[in-house]
Amino acid sequence: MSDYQFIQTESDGQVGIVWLNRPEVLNALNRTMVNEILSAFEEYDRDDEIRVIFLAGRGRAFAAGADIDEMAEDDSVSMELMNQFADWDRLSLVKKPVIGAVHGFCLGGGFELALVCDLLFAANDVKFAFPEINLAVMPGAGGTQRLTKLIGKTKALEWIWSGDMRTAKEAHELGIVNRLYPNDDLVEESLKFAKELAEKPPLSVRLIKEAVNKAVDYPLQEGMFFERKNFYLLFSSEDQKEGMKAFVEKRKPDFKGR
Ligand code: CO8
Repeated sequence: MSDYQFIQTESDGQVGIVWLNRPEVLNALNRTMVNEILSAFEEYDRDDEIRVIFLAGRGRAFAAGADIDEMAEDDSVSMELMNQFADWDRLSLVKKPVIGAVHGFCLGGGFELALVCDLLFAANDVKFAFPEINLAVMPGAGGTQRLTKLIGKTKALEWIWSGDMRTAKEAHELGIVNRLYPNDDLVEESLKFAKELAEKPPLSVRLIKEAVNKAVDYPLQEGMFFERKNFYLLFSSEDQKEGMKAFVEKRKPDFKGR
């Protein structure tokens, strides 16, 4: 794995881990850091040894938002020319499952990064918010879109307008978080889940992710067509033959991801 300045990477079996690592500023996301996260994700996405990507933060927060110092003097033309959100667009094109484990603060751009994850596990202490309104800006990396798709228009508007912090329990009730864990167990338990997912046939995992994501954006009939094509596609895989043969032979299947 490459050397990074603001993140750390390591693998645990077939799980590729990315640690946000700017704890002195609560993992505030500067542009280089987002680019590093993207590079690590894309590297894992190409790596045959890795089946699941895992994202978590070092220190006392997952991420307290975009780096305010870095953007304070930006103007709209420099931002348009910089096109920083191209990196964010590519984050959501990653094919392998991305599991996020969040704790402490999960704010602004940090919350948007959490919403890029396919599944989100949280420590009991986590606080979620979009505090951008208090800086006279607004979410810019998908927050208004992804949160609204998850919890609905009126709840999203009320929350983003208020800038309020919501607890882990509230986020869980709203369906933002899959599972809650005591702080000390968060990483271990979430990694356990990631490893179990890594045991599943990777092509099925990948095409299920694609199809479920289409359900969010496509009308039903188009989504159904998309699902069907992916279903057919899996019947060309060696793993499909292996999975069904193993069932008939009453043995554990050995999935290769082909
Ligand atoms: N940017 C830069 N530095 C930060 C950030 C941040 N978002 N958050 C915290 N820090 C720094 C603090 O300045 C402080 O540094 P120093 O020790 O040098 O003073 C250090 O981290 C520790 O923070 P605090 O002392 O403030 O810790 P507290 O426990 O007292 O407070 C809070 C924690 C409540 C999280 C507080 O730090 C805070 O309010 N932070 C800012 C939260 C915020 O407004 N986030 C939204 C930012 S805007 C945004 O995310 C827009 C997204 C747009 C697209 C995404 C592009 C990447």
